[in-house]
Amino acid sequence: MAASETPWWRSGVVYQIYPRSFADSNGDGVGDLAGVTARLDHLVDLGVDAVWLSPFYRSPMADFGYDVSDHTDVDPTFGTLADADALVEGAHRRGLRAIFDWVPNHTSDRHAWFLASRSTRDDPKRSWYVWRDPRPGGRPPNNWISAFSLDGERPSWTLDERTGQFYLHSFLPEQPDLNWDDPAVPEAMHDVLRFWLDRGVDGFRIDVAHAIGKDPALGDNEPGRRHDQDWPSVHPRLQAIRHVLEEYEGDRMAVGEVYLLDQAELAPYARATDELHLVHNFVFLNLPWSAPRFRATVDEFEELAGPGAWPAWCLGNHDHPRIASRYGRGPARVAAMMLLTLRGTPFVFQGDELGLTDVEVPPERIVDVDGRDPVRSPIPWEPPSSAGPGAGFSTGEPWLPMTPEAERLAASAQAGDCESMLSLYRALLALRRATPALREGSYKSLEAGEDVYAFERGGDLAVALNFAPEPRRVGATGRGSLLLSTRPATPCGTEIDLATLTLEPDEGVIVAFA
Ligand code: TEU
Repeated sequence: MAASETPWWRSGVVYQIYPRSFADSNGDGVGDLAGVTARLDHLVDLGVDAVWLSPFYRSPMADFGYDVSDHTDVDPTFGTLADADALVEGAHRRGLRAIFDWVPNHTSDRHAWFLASRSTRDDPKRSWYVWRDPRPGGRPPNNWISAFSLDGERPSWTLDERTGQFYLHSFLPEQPDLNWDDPAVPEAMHDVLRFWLDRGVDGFRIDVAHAIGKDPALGDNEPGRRHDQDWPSVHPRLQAIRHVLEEYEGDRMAVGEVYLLDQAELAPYARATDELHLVHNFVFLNLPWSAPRFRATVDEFEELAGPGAWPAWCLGNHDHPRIASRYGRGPARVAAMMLLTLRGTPFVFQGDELGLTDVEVPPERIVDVDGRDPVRSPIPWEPPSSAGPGAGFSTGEPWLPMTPEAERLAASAQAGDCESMLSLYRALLALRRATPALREGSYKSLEAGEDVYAFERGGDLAVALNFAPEPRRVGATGRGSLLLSTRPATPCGTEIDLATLTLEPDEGVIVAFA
């Protein structure tokens, strides 16, 4: 494929926005779509290419929007359909693509489809969800366990007294699973895609994409074989979704949340050229801070997925502790360099470009069912000393506590500081944009010294990352000049021999071969 034909979702960088926590335009303490639109220039200045928005559809918010009660309307908390249109238009005007979240596995229990489905056993929509009789003794139909088990494991089944049957919910009881084995369900959900595609949306992040294929016989999960997800039927369903995207012009895309913690199980999703365009890799996201572990995981994925597949790397999202909390502040700079220089499409979670950490949430302010509030703390835009305690996120009381470091970590405070995390992200993204080898070049890991992960991109340049809090020898073959270091003091253009180079603690470098 010629460089000019590379689709945007391969050459670009995607930035994830969690709308509740990004920017509040009306002072109610909760972020909204107009707030996002007003802050789009932050993304342009940062240098990303696309924005993915977590759900803002009508929802009772049992799972903060991942429980959708109307797929084709905006929840009043977030604004109106006109605000969604204005957001897409504002993004496009700035050359940014807009990706929306699509939640096909389940709906809210208040969705009209579920209200009809649960009304009587012979409602035409009964089969749109998964209903089964109790087993003897009133037990649930099988041994499937729902997610969110903070306070103990719970069956994926809830008995609905009115009709005497259990319904399936892989997540909360307020999130009943749709029955994808009934052809009416894909038909209706495809129409949801078309609704947004017609409005100009460039693609979708597909929530728990691997879960829309389940054992229709509802067999028990066994050790090493789950029956409630990743069933072979998922693949033709993903193909059908792709066909819907292909009804439209302009490289519309789908990135799947395929939460499988074994790369051999993930590989078929990544390899397929007629299903998802991209898949998130949660093996990578869940790694401990270890050079050999990252090297082995990336090498294994490149091998398993094959040269035709295009990886999608992310180190954070709205479900996982933040990078700077998991790995530490020094490593977070090295992690940023790794994320933005590997072969693949990087996904950056809002606030990671500011080096935010998880924020402590006092017990009386906990609102999430799965302990995810700390990562969802709002973005500090301006120092509280000038903008008040809402730090430019809101003029009201933010729905979750603002980081106590807002004064120092606010976007405006970091923008003028060349040593800040924000400046490092901007420099990395600018370099990536200007360097074809970083966007499209091949990947090969290099033999290197202890605690160093080093790789080559396109034969043109090398990246060497020190995972240790002490100096380490790179000990790899190659010479050239320094393009960028995570340590701002090191001057660019310095001549470097990777064999003898010693990296500072938590230092990463990008070196252009001579
Ligand atoms: O997440 C699904 C999912 O796989 C995670 O909840 C996973 O189980 C967890 O991160 C393991 O630590 C998606 C959304 O990202 C999440 O916010 C929703 O709550 C969930 O689906 C249900 O829609």
